[in-house]
Amino acid sequence: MLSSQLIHIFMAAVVLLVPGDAQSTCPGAIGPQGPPGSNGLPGMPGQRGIQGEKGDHGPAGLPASQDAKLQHDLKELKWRITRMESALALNGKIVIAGSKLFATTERTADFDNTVRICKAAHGSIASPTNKEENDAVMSFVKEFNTYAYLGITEGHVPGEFQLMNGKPLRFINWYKNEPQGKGAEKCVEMYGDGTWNDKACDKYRLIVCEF
Ligand code: MMA
Ligand code: CA
Repeated sequence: MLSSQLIHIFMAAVVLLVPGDAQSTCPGAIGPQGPPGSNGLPGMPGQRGIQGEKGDHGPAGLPASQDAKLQHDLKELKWRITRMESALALNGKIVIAGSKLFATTERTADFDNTVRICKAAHGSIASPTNKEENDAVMSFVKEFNTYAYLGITEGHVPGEFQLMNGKPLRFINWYKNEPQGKGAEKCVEMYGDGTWNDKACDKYRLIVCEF
Protein backbone atom coordinates (compact mmCIF):
# COMPACT_ATOMS: atom_id res chain seq x y z
CA MET A 1 0.00 0.00 0.00
CA LEU A 2 2.81 2.32 0.93
CA SER A 3 4.72 1.51 -2.24
CA SER A 4 1.72 2.47 -4.47
CA GLN A 5 1.44 5.82 -2.63
CA LEU A 6 5.16 6.43 -3.19
CA ILE A 7 4.76 5.73 -6.93
CA HIS A 8 1.95 8.34 -7.16
CA ILE A 9 4.04 10.97 -5.38
CA PHE A 10 7.03 10.18 -7.66
CA MET A 11 4.84 10.46 -10.79
CA ALA A 12 3.40 13.82 -9.62
CA ALA A 13 6.98 15.09 -9.05
CA VAL A 14 8.01 14.03 -12.57
CA VAL A 15 5.03 15.84 -14.17
CA LEU A 16 5.73 19.05 -12.21
CA LEU A 17 9.54 19.12 -12.40
CA VAL A 18 10.54 17.95 -15.99
CA PRO A 19 10.46 21.19 -18.00
CA GLY A 20 10.68 19.89 -21.63
CA ASP A 21 7.61 17.86 -21.42
CA ALA A 22 5.61 20.72 -19.96
CA GLN A 23 6.71 23.15 -22.79
CA SER A 24 5.70 20.75 -25.61
CA THR A 25 2.14 20.70 -24.51
CA CYS A 26 1.70 24.29 -23.32
CA PRO A 27 1.67 27.38 -25.68
CA GLY A 28 4.67 29.63 -25.06
CA ALA A 29 7.25 31.88 -26.82
CA ILE A 30 8.55 30.69 -30.31
CA GLY A 31 12.02 29.18 -29.97
CA PRO A 32 15.15 30.28 -31.89
CA GLN A 33 15.22 29.53 -35.70
CA GLY A 34 16.83 26.16 -36.63
CA PRO A 35 19.84 25.69 -38.99
CA PRO A 36 19.12 25.89 -42.77
CA GLY A 37 17.95 22.62 -44.37
CA SER A 38 20.07 20.58 -46.78
CA ASN A 39 20.24 21.90 -50.38
CA GLY A 40 17.66 20.58 -52.88
CA LEU A 41 18.45 19.15 -56.39
CA PRO A 42 19.77 21.64 -59.00
CA GLY A 43 17.07 23.24 -61.16
CA MET A 44 16.64 22.90 -64.98
CA PRO A 45 19.13 24.88 -67.09
CA GLY A 46 17.86 28.29 -68.10
CA GLN A 47 17.17 29.45 -71.70
CA ARG A 48 20.06 30.68 -73.85
CA GLY A 49 20.56 34.41 -73.53
CA ILE A 50 20.54 36.81 -76.50
CA GLN A 51 23.83 37.21 -78.37
CA GLY A 52 26.15 39.84 -77.00
CA GLU A 53 27.59 42.72 -79.01
CA LYS A 54 30.67 42.16 -81.19
CA GLY A 55 33.89 42.79 -79.30
CA ASP A 56 36.53 45.35 -80.16
CA HIS A 57 39.15 44.56 -82.78
CA GLY A 58 42.28 42.89 -81.45
CA PRO A 59 45.68 44.51 -81.89
CA ALA A 60 46.70 44.92 -85.56
CA GLY A 61 48.98 42.10 -86.84
CA LEU A 62 52.41 42.56 -88.41
CA PRO A 63 52.65 42.98 -92.19
CA ALA A 64 53.56 39.57 -93.67
CA SER A 65 56.90 40.91 -94.91
CA GLN A 66 57.93 41.80 -91.35
CA ASP A 67 56.61 38.64 -89.73
CA ALA A 68 59.79 36.64 -89.14
CA LYS A 69 58.01 33.41 -88.23
CA LEU A 70 55.73 33.63 -91.27
CA GLN A 71 58.70 34.28 -93.58
CA HIS A 72 60.58 31.37 -92.06
CA ASP A 73 57.59 29.04 -92.50
CA LEU A 74 57.10 30.24 -96.09
CA LYS A 75 60.76 29.57 -96.91
CA GLU A 76 60.56 26.07 -95.48
CA LEU A 77 57.31 25.35 -97.32
CA LYS A 78 58.82 26.41 -100.67
CA TRP A 79 61.89 24.29 -100.00
CA ARG A 80 59.78 21.26 -99.12
CA ILE A 81 57.62 21.61 -102.26
CA THR A 82 60.67 22.01 -104.51
CA ARG A 83 62.29 18.97 -102.90
CA MET A 84 59.13 16.90 -103.42
CA GLU A 85 58.89 17.99 -107.07
CA SER A 86 62.51 16.99 -107.60
CA ALA A 87 61.90 13.56 -106.08
CA LEU A 88 58.81 12.97 -108.25
CA ALA A 89 60.57 14.27 -111.38
CA LEU A 90 63.51 11.93 -110.78
CA ASN A 91 61.34 8.88 -111.51
CA GLY A 92 59.64 10.54 -114.48
CA LYS A 93 56.40 10.97 -112.54
CA ILE A 94 56.09 14.68 -113.23
CA VAL A 95 57.73 17.35 -115.36
CA ILE A 96 57.75 21.00 -114.32
CA ALA A 97 57.51 23.55 -117.13
CA GLY A 98 57.39 27.13 -115.89
CA SER A 99 54.31 27.48 -113.71
CA LYS A 100 52.77 24.26 -115.05
CA LEU A 101 53.22 20.73 -113.81
CA PHE A 102 52.64 17.85 -116.25
CA ALA A 103 52.01 14.29 -115.14
CA THR A 104 51.11 10.98 -116.75
CA THR A 105 49.18 8.05 -115.33
CA GLU A 106 51.42 5.84 -117.49
CA ARG A 107 48.23 4.41 -119.03
CA THR A 108 46.25 5.06 -122.20
CA ALA A 109 42.68 6.18 -122.85
CA ASP A 110 40.60 7.69 -125.66
CA PHE A 111 40.18 11.47 -125.74
CA ASP A 112 36.94 11.74 -123.70
CA ASN A 113 38.26 9.51 -120.95
CA THR A 114 41.59 11.33 -120.85
CA VAL A 115 39.68 14.61 -120.29
CA ARG A 116 37.59 12.92 -117.59
CA ILE A 117 40.55 11.35 -115.79
CA CYS A 118 42.54 14.61 -115.73
CA LYS A 119 39.51 16.52 -114.42
CA ALA A 120 38.88 13.93 -111.74
CA ALA A 121 42.49 14.49 -110.62
CA HIS A 122 41.74 18.25 -110.34
CA GLY A 123 43.86 18.94 -113.42
CA SER A 124 43.15 19.12 -117.14
CA ILE A 125 44.33 17.39 -120.29
CA ALA A 126 47.81 18.57 -121.35
CA SER A 127 47.54 21.76 -123.41
CA PRO A 128 51.03 23.05 -124.25
CA THR A 129 51.14 26.77 -125.02
CA ASN A 130 54.88 27.19 -125.66
CA LYS A 131 57.97 25.14 -126.53
CA GLU A 132 58.91 24.47 -122.92
CA GLU A 133 55.46 23.01 -122.17
CA ASN A 134 55.45 21.12 -125.47
CA ASP A 135 58.85 19.59 -124.61
CA ALA A 136 57.49 18.54 -121.20
CA VAL A 137 54.64 16.59 -122.83
CA MET A 138 57.03 15.20 -125.44
CA SER A 139 59.28 13.77 -122.71
CA PHE A 140 56.39 11.50 -121.64
CA VAL A 141 55.55 10.54 -125.25
CA LYS A 142 59.18 9.50 -125.70
CA GLU A 143 59.53 7.80 -122.32
CA PHE A 144 56.43 5.64 -122.86
CA ASN A 145 56.80 5.43 -126.64
CA THR A 146 53.10 6.31 -126.97
CA TYR A 147 51.46 9.34 -128.60
CA ALA A 148 49.37 11.60 -126.35
CA TYR A 149 46.15 13.53 -126.97
CA LEU A 150 46.29 17.26 -126.31
CA GLY A 151 43.57 19.63 -125.03
CA ILE A 152 43.00 20.99 -128.50
CA THR A 153 39.94 20.22 -130.66
CA GLU A 154 38.56 21.19 -134.04
CA GLY A 155 35.85 23.83 -134.04
CA HIS A 156 32.84 24.09 -136.36
CA VAL A 157 35.02 25.30 -139.22
CA PRO A 158 37.10 22.33 -140.55
CA GLY A 159 40.81 22.91 -140.07
CA GLU A 160 40.18 25.47 -137.33
CA PHE A 161 41.52 24.19 -134.01
CA GLN A 162 41.12 25.73 -130.56
CA LEU A 163 42.29 25.16 -127.04
CA MET A 164 39.61 23.43 -124.94
CA ASN A 165 40.11 25.91 -122.11
CA GLY A 166 38.84 28.73 -124.37
CA LYS A 167 42.17 30.52 -124.62
CA PRO A 168 43.31 31.50 -128.14
CA LEU A 169 45.56 28.94 -129.84
CA ARG A 170 48.74 31.00 -130.26
CA PHE A 171 51.39 28.26 -130.08
CA ILE A 172 51.10 25.50 -132.72
CA ASN A 173 53.49 22.68 -133.66
CA TRP A 174 51.82 20.78 -136.54
CA TYR A 175 53.69 18.00 -138.33
CA LYS A 176 54.23 18.84 -142.00
CA ASN A 177 51.00 18.95 -144.05
CA GLU A 178 48.86 18.69 -140.87
CA PRO A 179 46.12 19.29 -140.06
CA GLN A 180 44.55 17.59 -143.05
CA GLY A 181 41.56 15.70 -141.59
CA LYS A 182 39.14 18.29 -143.00
CA GLY A 183 36.65 17.91 -140.18
CA ALA A 184 36.98 14.12 -139.89
CA GLU A 185 39.77 14.25 -137.25
CA LYS A 186 38.57 16.43 -134.41
CA CYS A 187 41.30 15.67 -131.85
CA VAL A 188 45.05 16.31 -131.78
CA GLU A 189 47.81 13.85 -130.90
CA MET A 190 51.48 14.51 -130.23
CA TYR A 191 54.15 12.50 -132.02
CA GLY A 192 57.45 11.40 -130.52
CA ASP A 193 59.26 14.44 -131.92
CA GLY A 194 56.72 16.76 -130.29
CA THR A 195 54.90 17.65 -133.51
CA TRP A 196 51.10 17.48 -133.75
CA ASN A 197 48.65 15.60 -135.94
CA ASP A 198 44.88 15.98 -136.09
CA LYS A 199 43.44 12.55 -135.33
CA ALA A 200 40.18 10.69 -134.64
CA CYS A 201 39.26 10.93 -130.90
CA ASP A 202 38.62 7.23 -130.27
CA LYS A 203 42.22 5.97 -130.27
CA TYR A 204 44.11 4.92 -127.15
CA ARG A 205 46.75 7.50 -126.28
CA LEU A 206 49.03 8.18 -123.31
CA ILE A 207 47.16 10.08 -120.58
CA VAL A 208 49.06 13.31 -119.85
CA CYS A 209 47.49 15.90 -117.57
CA GLU A 210 48.57 19.37 -116.53
CA PHE A 211 48.16 21.00 -113.13
C1 MMA B 1 46.73 8.81 -140.99
C2 MMA B 1 46.17 9.56 -139.78
C3 MMA B 1 46.06 11.01 -140.10
C4 MMA B 1 47.37 11.53 -140.57
C5 MMA B 1 47.89 10.71 -141.74
C6 MMA B 1 49.27 11.17 -142.15
C7 MMA B 1 46.08 8.07 -143.12
O1 MMA B 1 45.77 8.85 -141.99
O2 MMA B 1 47.01 9.38 -138.70
O3 MMA B 1 45.64 11.74 -139.03
O4 MMA B 1 47.22 12.87 -140.93
O5 MMA B 1 47.95 9.37 -141.36
O6 MMA B 1 49.69 10.47 -143.28
CA1 CA C 1 45.78 14.17 -139.44
